[in-house]
Amino acid sequence: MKRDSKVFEIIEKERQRQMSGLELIASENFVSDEVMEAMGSVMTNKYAEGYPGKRYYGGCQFVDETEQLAIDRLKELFGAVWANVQPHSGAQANMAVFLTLLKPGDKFMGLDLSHGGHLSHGSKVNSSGMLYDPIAYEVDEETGMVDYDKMEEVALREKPKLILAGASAYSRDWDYKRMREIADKIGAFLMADIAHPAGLIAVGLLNDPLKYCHVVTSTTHKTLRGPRGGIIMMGEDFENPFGKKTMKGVVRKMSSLFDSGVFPGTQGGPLEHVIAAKAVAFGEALTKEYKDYMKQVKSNAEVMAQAFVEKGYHVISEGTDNHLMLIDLRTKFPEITGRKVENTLVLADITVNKNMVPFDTRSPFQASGLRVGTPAITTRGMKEEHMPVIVDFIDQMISDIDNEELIPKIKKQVNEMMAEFPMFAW
Ligand code: DSN
Repeated sequence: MKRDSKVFEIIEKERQRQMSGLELIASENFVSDEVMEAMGSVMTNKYAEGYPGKRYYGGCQFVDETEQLAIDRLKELFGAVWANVQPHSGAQANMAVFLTLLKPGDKFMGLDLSHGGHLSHGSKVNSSGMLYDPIAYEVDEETGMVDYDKMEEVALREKPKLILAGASAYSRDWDYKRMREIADKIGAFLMADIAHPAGLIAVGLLNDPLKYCHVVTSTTHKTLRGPRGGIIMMGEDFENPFGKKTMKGVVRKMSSLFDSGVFPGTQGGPLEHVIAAKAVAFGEALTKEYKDYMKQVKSNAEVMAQAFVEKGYHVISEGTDNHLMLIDLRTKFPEITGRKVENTLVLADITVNKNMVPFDTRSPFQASGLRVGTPAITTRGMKEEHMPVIVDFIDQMISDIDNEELIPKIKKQVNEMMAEFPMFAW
């Protein structure tokens, strides 16, 4: 059979790029061969609108099995009472929850995008900001931490119907208990989007949102190290938001509403090959090896944040509780934008993303910060001792950002370093 060499040659170049570079994008990771195999399997051929045992198509007996396995493993991983594994992405998981809990025009509150929040948490260019009425809470300028007192003040004044915890560029843990108290004062739903720290939460290294939130969404491809996709879960400890009904009844009612929010509310046929890969990834996340991996991710991030501080960078909130850190370049290099740093580092095979920092004066396209994370390099096998070396590469490049002769020198060192951490059996 003829292969499409055009496409496969490009894929090969991407494989080489991933192998030889330092991947520091906080939301990326490298999946196992088994996750990859499930994703590229015959499950992609199957239509399965509906849910296990209740499909709109025949021949679903085997995709029912993998989807049920994914649900059961995910529930075990987080101690959830209900889970939906069909969302195609984190943004779509959020969209399904909003569709379920809000009506168009309803007010909800999330972390401001420029303070670390996510596009799907109320940005004006996303459906969350177009269909609903978003208001924002912020981090404190001094500490870089979420300001819960101000959040409460805004919530009591504005009375949003839903409060959303979670971020894509916030390095500290969340006080879900306090947020639940705030939500309860105004009868709001509390939702957490744990797309970034999900893996750390699953193994108990961060606070558990399922204890306090009515609903929790996540992606599966960041710290969870699964295929690209989304999930929705409910924990068992939340108080009954529907008044008199029994807890079992509430879970039944809400879960069926959330299921409908995903299909048919926002999606058609589920990606059963991705769901099979999710099942594999959740199985992996239930192992001791994964817990050790998560501990290493966190420890690497702590050491890396410290190394940046020692080089004179301002790390927002002075450190990290999770897998990422946000660096404000303005203290050390007020003239250099995040965009310029991102574009220069990539020439030396170091991949990061520019990011706005709280109270940024630049646009998101220029940005004054860098977001750096350790999940991918930790999967490659890197340990604490490698973190200062990486920070030194980055610091050398930024300190001499217009020196084109430096680029091949650092690139060579990066490529030699990564050759010591081989990956990809396939
Ligand atoms: N979740 C975002 C990130 O953190 O990279 C992308 O939407």
